[in-house]
Amino acid sequence: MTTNDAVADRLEEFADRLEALEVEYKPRAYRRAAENVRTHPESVDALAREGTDAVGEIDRVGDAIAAKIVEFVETGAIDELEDLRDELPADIVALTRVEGVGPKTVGQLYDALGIETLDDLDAAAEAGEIQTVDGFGPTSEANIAAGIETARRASERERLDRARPRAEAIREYLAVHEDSDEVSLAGSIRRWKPTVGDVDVLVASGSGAAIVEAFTDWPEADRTIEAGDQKAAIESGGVRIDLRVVAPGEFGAATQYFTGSRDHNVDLRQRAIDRDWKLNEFGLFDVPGVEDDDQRAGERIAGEHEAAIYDALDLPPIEPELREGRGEIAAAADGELPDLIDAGDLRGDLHVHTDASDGDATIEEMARAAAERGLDYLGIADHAAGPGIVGGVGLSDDELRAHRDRIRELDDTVDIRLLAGVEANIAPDGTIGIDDDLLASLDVVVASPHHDLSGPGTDRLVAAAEHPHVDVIGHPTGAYRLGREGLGLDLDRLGQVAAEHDTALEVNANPRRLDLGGRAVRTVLEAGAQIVVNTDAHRPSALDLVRYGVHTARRGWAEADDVLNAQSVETVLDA
Ligand code: DGT
Ligand code: CA
Ligand code: CA
Ligand code: ZN
Repeated sequence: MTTNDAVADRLEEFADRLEALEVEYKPRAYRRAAENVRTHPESVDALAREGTDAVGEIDRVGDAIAAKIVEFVETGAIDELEDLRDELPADIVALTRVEGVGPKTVGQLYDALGIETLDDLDAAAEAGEIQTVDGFGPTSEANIAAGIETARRASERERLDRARPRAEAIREYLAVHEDSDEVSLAGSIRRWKPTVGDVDVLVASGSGAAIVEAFTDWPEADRTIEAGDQKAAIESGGVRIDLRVVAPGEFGAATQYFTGSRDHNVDLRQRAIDRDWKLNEFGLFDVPGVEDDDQRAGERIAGEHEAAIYDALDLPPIEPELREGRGEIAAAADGELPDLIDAGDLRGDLHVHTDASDGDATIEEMARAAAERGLDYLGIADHAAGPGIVGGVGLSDDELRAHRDRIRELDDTVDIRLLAGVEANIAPDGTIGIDDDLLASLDVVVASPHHDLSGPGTDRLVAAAEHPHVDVIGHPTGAYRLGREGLGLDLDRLGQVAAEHDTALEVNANPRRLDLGGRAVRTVLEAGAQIVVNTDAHRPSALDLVRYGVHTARRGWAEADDVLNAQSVETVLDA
């Protein structure tokens, strides 16, 4: 079976390769089709088997792209893409991971220097060849050289949204196996880290061989990396999945141990040692001392259930998102763990786009989708024109006035409260370049940095947070996961200013961003600020990505009270 991700990856590669060849318009069409395929709620494979018409029902997928999707599902390849690969044999996926290297750069560097791989790029930068190419200089060469290490590391990890659906699919698949008693995810995927090295999955079973066999036979597995009696690893869609089969009586201990993090486990093990006990992946044992040849020696205090291990150590259960060794065990011991925000606590979204700027859907379509998902209110925050926003995409002040009026007109016709807003651009000097009276007339103003996204950014964002009409700072650092680093921020200071001025700091739920991240959330909350979990959705299906934002907020110890859009619309409008 071909996954939606796999189809989307091909379409994105298509877009990149067309762009590298400097083809106009088409790359954008492929990219948008890819985004819609990736988040499409139904299996695109199943649609493809019905034919091109069924595939063409997906938003932004026209006849030509639909035919390519069907070709891919049926044959495993797309002829035209193979031709493009022959024309430009560079590893475009790996090379574009280097910050500042886009598809066009890949095309130029291939034409001039024959660069195909990261190693080629590294060697060319080392030899000073890149600066000799037209359009490049010593500075761009140095920037490329500086980005290569990060790009190499990025290729060893996966973004959470690429791994999580696969992790959930293998979990469900193993859960229905007749020999499995229980299944749990473990490791960073269970802690909802924004990027993961691999997916860890544990199964409680007395029949390791049967589980391992089913695991390696999973239809979505691309290859088996290793397979033993109780352990195996496969690769699926570029993601490594590690399986461990454990005895049912030890499942809780194994789940605790392999969920980590290492730092959390060190703190927890210390608590066991303080009681003259021993904690390891097999259980919690009444045996003094840390080292023992027989890891199962001593009387077993707990091991079957994870919660019982914490309980025996006089602790309440600790949510996986908190297990980073950042004081959660001390907080748990003192009864001071946060009551974490849940997806169900969210009542609105203050940052979505429509086709008035670069979204794919109308105001009504976004409103309907948000209402279907149970939200009470929706902030339409289309892009204002400005630096960092592609020409023609952002709204001028006059267009924004008309858009605002249109949103208010439609508000009476939809089953959700619409808020008229904007996503303004924060310039490097902290100004946002929209008429003040116009800003004052809007229900919600999101201001975000969209260009010049490196170096220190605190003063820039502080100025925006102090602006009387700004309600939300969107994706504050501007970082991309496994992409660019974004602005350097003094989050304590930004949090204090945001608190003083009632400006909420966004956790942008788009998995490419997850900005602010968990650690940053914790810092700004401690400084007294509120956060807001927004999807920044550009199409209805992207509203479902909100869970990544919620779990990121949870990694930052956020409670419902800390989150602006967990409050009523009246509270939001007062802010
Ligand atoms: P990742 O996969 O790099 O995103 O991060 P994790 O946390 O999933 O790390 P991974 O897959 O290497 O191991 C899963 C968990 O198992 C890890 O969080 C803690 C635990 N663990 C694995 N090996 C060791 C070890 O040698 N010592 C300790 N203390 N814990 C370990
Ligand atoms: Ca892992
Ligand atoms: Ca692992
Ligand atoms: Zn946005």
